[in-house]
Amino acid sequence: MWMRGGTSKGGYFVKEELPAKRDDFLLRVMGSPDERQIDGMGGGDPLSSKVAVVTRSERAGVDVDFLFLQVFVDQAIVSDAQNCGNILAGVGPFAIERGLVAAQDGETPMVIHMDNTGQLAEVVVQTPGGVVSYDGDAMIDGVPGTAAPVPIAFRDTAGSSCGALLPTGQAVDEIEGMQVTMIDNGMPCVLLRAVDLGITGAETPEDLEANVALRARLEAIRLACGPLMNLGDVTEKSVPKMVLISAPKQGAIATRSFIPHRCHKAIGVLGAVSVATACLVPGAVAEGLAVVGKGDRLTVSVEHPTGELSVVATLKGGAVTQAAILRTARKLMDGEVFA
Ligand code: NQM
Repeated sequence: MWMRGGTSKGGYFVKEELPAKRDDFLLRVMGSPDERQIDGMGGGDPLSSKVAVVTRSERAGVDVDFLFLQVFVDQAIVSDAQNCGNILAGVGPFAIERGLVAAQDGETPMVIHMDNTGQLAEVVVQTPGGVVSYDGDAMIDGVPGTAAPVPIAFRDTAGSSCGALLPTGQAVDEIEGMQVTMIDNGMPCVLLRAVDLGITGAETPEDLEANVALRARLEAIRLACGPLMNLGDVTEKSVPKMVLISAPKQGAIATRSFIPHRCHKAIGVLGAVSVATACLVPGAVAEGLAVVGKGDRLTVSVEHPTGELSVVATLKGGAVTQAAILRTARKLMDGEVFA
């Protein structure tokens, strides 16, 4: 089944139906490696070259297990090194459509195990009359129109891939002469102040991608940060993400994120959760730029090139213990794909 999940889209497969040579199959399905993915289903963009592998869970209290795979566009790489909160938004509807989870009349709550990081997400799927409904009034920036809401709550995502929220133990480090914050609250991210890179942070993704010197600098910093974040050699990995931050217009912080080679037209979900969390960490590079309130439940609006993504953070003793966001999803096509 092909679905849009949040601001991404991709192929959703039942695990047991995938062939043994899974990665070869997925590369053929997407048409990788090829910048245009002309011989496959991928859209020539990392955000439309994604795969969800879903199966019934055998874990107590968990409905389905979800493995996210990033199929690289221009390299023959299929990576499970990161999670994806956008593709996650389609997993609940897909699981019901495939009969992996029984729908209730009205709403169907579901617990999803995210295999990439070993953590849980709680989602709610709209199921009036026991059937998945994709229509609704929910709007998310980066997607035209409205659709049925898919609220998602993440718990205990700190250190999902890096072992600790701040993998170096510090809120700020100096790497290649730049102050950075390395953080992982569901997605390993390196935050840098745009102004320190000689840009404003309000540039378009196209302008930033055309800035060859900037991209080379970011990649050098990323490769240096990888081992320090317990991610090893990240040359062929899609993490950490590089997030340029600047003062917000109306929200809490403005962002431009490299994921890691292309500049995101919006921002990843767990990327936004990690950025929102960094805004609440004393001494991080966001300090002085981020506009956040005080309390045990805060809405942190993360601005991105096509709008904003609100993260509702629950804090205990100053630490973020839960993050909730709103996504939508839509079934695009159900059929047979040829490899
Ligand atoms: O951070 C893009 C996306 C993502 C990942 C990326 C995501 C997340 O927009 O949870 O959603 O950062 O590669 O789908």
